Order: sequence, then structure tokens, then C-alpha cells
Amino acid sequence: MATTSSSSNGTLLTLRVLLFCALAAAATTTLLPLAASPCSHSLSRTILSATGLDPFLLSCAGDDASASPSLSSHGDDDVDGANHETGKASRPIVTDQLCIKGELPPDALPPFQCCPPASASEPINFTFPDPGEPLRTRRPVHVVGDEHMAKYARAVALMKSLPVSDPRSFYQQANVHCAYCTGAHRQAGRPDMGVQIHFSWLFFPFHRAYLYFFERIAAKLLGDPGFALPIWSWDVPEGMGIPEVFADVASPLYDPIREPSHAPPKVADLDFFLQGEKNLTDQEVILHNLRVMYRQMVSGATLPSLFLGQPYRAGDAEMPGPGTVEWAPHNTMHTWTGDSSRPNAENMGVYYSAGRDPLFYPHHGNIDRLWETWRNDIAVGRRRRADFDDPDWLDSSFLLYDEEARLVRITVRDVLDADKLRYTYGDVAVPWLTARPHITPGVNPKPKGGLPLESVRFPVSLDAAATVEVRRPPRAQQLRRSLEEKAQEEEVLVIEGIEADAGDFVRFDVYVNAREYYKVPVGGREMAGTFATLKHPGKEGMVVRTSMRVALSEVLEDLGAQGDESVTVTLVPVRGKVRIGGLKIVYMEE
Ligand SMILES: *[C@@H]1O[C@H](CO)[C@@H](O)[C@H](O)[C@H]1NC(C)=O
Ligand SMILES: *[C@@H]1O[C@H](CO)[C@@H](O)[C@H](O)[C@H]1NC(C)=O
Ligand SMILES: [Cu+2]
Repeated sequence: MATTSSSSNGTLLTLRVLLFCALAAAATTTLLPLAASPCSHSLSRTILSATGLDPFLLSCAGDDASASPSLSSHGDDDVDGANHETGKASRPIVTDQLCIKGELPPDALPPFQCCPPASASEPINFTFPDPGEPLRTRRPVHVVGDEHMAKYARAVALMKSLPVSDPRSFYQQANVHCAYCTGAHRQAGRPDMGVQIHFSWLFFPFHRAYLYFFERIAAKLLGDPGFALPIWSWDVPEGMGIPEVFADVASPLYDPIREPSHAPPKVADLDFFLQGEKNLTDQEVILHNLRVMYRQMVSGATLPSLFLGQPYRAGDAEMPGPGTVEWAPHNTMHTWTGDSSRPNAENMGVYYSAGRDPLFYPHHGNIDRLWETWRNDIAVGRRRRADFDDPDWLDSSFLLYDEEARLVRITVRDVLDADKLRYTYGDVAVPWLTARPHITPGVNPKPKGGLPLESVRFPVSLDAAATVEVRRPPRAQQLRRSLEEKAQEEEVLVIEGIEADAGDFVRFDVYVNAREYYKVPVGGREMAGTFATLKHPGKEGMVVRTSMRVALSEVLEDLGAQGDESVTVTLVPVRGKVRIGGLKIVYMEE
């Protein structure tokens, strides 16, 4: 990585933050004192009504109101102010039938229009399938066998042979993803605002609904009511690479617009980034992948918002912040699969065209499986909350065509129980569940005796690695926190006011207590998080505004730093231009 060499050459830029919150969050602390965790769902109504605060607005939702004086000239989506609405009026994101031409990046490949065919009648409300329907079991491509894969290939071929005016055609199915991420679909009652299903709490539910109908359309065309979508389980060693059948040029599953150097048997790098090819053995890549999975699924995803993504309501600026798995492996595997010689890394490497690759659906099948794994085996297993109970999430809705070509309105509430949707996952192991990363000795964790820190003010452009001493809230010093309390809360590093170049792939990494971060091997414990965006359609010269949250509790425990007053955070740019509004550490409870 370029940044590694520049830093070891002594150009390491160091910063210092004297308060645990770099910006105006001191007010936050005053308003909601220690006992009231701002993200707690049980936060008392009296505190809420006294302060007029939304439980998510403070530390969960990216309090941009106070945090981003830097937001400025770049031609915003003119939604400033929408965020400041107060009161408890319900604001789910409701998809309207109105669909306009979305914003595609320069050099996009046709078609340039991705709205679905107009429906002759009003959408019908979703109803659950007959509970007597056979339970579809989605299994990994490497497990299901050739016969099943031939069925999937036939389903794709049948979809490809439907006229493009048919919403069940492959052409239209591919366009669904485009319509929901380029601002084509509009919000009901807000024709000026698009629906964006990435970088927020809509990510998992939307893609589940999308796959649900895609799978039923496939089953219908095959005349096989029990047909289940195969999944690309890149998180287990046997699945880490594009399955052979997708690389067969004679197969309907083949897509010529993929990265040629990643054709099988290349082992996938779940931490991949363009220009970031690592010189590692397959065994090293596999080990690293398992550690990335552990971080994204276990230690980094201890609260619903950390896993599912940040709240996004009608009128809000889009892309408030994704959950761990959306950053990686979701984004990273999209980019790894796309053709890096194309400006937008089509097809898989960019939102508007990703659905054109038949590998997209098994890829998202695996993402959906990880949601089930997290929900049922990790969150519930640790007696933590798994779903939001916020009506704005539950009542958000999407419009999709079903297997009978009827337009259906489906809500987030409708997709929370896979059993009711009559599918499940089978035959896939979770080898990463025990892949807890190791700590790295000799990386100069704390300032004392090391390089001195200079004082620099936020916001800061991340042109070089930046090391910041972030104070922990006083609560960390209360060693007598009960075990019960500790089990329910998470110490979270909030990186707010992030402005990333929308016209580029942007990545930076977050290290904890490792001022000599370049000594940390891939997958090391000190690497606590990765920010990675795909190109944002049609936004050259504009910025993606978002935030990031990094869970710290287990990392600090492993580093033996639970008693420290501060945490040393190093932000390391890998690619693209990005500005950081500020950092703070908060305790969250959901
Ligand atoms: C669909 O559901 C909404 C919300 O529950 C309800 O208001 C509406 O009447 C329903 N429409 C139909 C046609 O059942
Ligand atoms: C890549 O790795 C191999 C084997 O570990 C090593 O011999 C080689 O020097 C490395 N190449 C580069 C460019 O780092
Ligand atoms: Cu996606």
C-alpha cells in the first residue's frame, strides 16, 4: 500500500484530540447524563420529551446537526434541514410508484434507464406464502451439485428469454437494483427524494425482499415450486472464489464483464480493494478472510445498528452509515468481482450494473444468510437484541413484482421471519466463529515514550495516516460497572462527518493502539474497521456524506487496554479523497 511506505518515511501526520468528542458532542453528554445511554430503546419518554431528542439522533444516527460544519459547497442533494425535523411523527421510507431516470456514473454501460415497467393497477399488499408450501433450503454452490446449478442456469436463461417489458425478465430483475440505488425510485409524498437502499438499516431487508421474489420467479419459470437459490458462500474456504460454473463461457451464468484475473481458481480476498492486491499465499488469504469475518460478524457487530446499519427515515439525507457486513465483505466482494479495467468496475463493482451478473443473486444470498446467522446464532446467543423495534424501520416499504407479474408492496416487517417466507439455509459451516484475531507486539500502542502527537483541528482531509488520541467517556473508569451492564452495552468509536469523494472508490482503515500500524499483519486485532465505498452514481465532484461506527469493547479487552483513559486511533487512507469531521467514543445500548 502506498500509504505504508510514505508513513515509514516519516511523514506520519499526527493529530490530537483533547476531548473524547472532537466536535460539539459535549452538549450531548450534558443533555443525557451517564445513566441514559442515548441509544437505549428503553430511554425514558420523559427524557425524550424534555429534550425533544430522538433516541437515535444522538449517538446512533450520526448527529450531523452538530457534527459537520464542513458540509458545504459541493452541491448537496438539498435535503439539509430535513434532518432537523423533530417530534415523533412517523417517517418510514415508503417507495412510490413514481420512478425517474436515475443518476448513472460517467462511462456507464447501457441500458441507461432502470425503472420497472409501469403497473396497470395499484400495488397489492404483500401476503405470506401458504405455510404448507415446501421449505426451500438455500445451499452453497459448492455443495448443491451440478444438477442444481444447471437448474439455476436454466432459470436465468428463461428469465433472459422473456421480453424486456416483462418485469420478471432478467433485464428487469437486474434493473431493480439499479432503480433502488440511483435515485430512480422516489419516496411517497416526497417526489424530490429518492430511495437509497445502501448504507443504512434498509440494506438487509431490501435485498431479502428482492431475492425472495427473484427466487419465486425462477421457481415459477422452472415449474419447480421448491427451487431454492444457490448461495455463494465466500466465507468458508471451499467457497472462497468464483464458482467454476459461473466461469463457463457457454453457461447463461457467465458474465464477460468481470475481473479476468479473479477467475477460478483464484482465492477471493474478503478485504479486497482496487489497487490493493496483496502478495499472500492462498493459506494466508484464507486465514485472513476468516479473521475479517469474525470482526465483521462477531466483535464488530454487537448491536443491531452496528450490524444492520444506521436509521434512515423519510426526509433524511441518504446513506447515514452501513453495518459491518455491508462494508465488508459485501462491498469488497462486489469490487473484487467487477472488472477493474473499467472506470466503474462493472458489472458487480458498481450499484447500477451489479444485478446484471447472475453471480449477484448467489452473492446476496450469502449476505442474507449472514443476516440469519447473526440474528439467530450470534445476537440471540449472546442475549442481545437482534431487530430494531422502531416503526420507521418496520413500516418502510418497497415495490417489487412477484412471480405473477403483480406489483407488490412489501414492508421490512414482512421480511423478518425467513420461515414465514418459506426458506432457510443449509449445509454451511461457520469456521470464522472462532477466528478471533491475534494482537501484534511492538506496534507502539500509546504516545508515552513514542512519537509525540501534534495538535490538529478537525475536520481534516485524510491525505496521510492520522493518529488521534481519543478520550474515553468517564464511564470507562467506573471499574465497578456490573457484569450485566457490561454485557448489554458496547463502547463505540464514532467517526462522523465523513465526506468521501462520490466519484471514486474510497477506502480507509481504522487501527486501534497501533501507531506503527504498518506492522500489523492483515487481519490483526488492532485493525478494528474498514471504510469502503463503491462509486456513487452520477456524483462526480460531489461527496458521499456518511458516518462510521467501530465497536471497541472486545478489541480493547484483547489489547489489555480496558483501564486506559484514552484510545489511540489511526486512520489510514488507502484510496480516494476523504474528509473526517470528528471522532468520539460513546457507550451504546440498544
Ligand atoms: C395495504 O396496507 C396498508 C397499510 O397497512 C393499508 O392502509 C391499505 O388499506 C392496504 N391496502 C389494501 C388494498 O389492502
Ligand atoms: C511475494 O511473495 C513471495 C513469496 O512470499 C516473495 O518471494 C516475493 O518477493 C513477494 N513479492 C513482492 C513483490 O513482494
Ligand atoms: Cu448490493
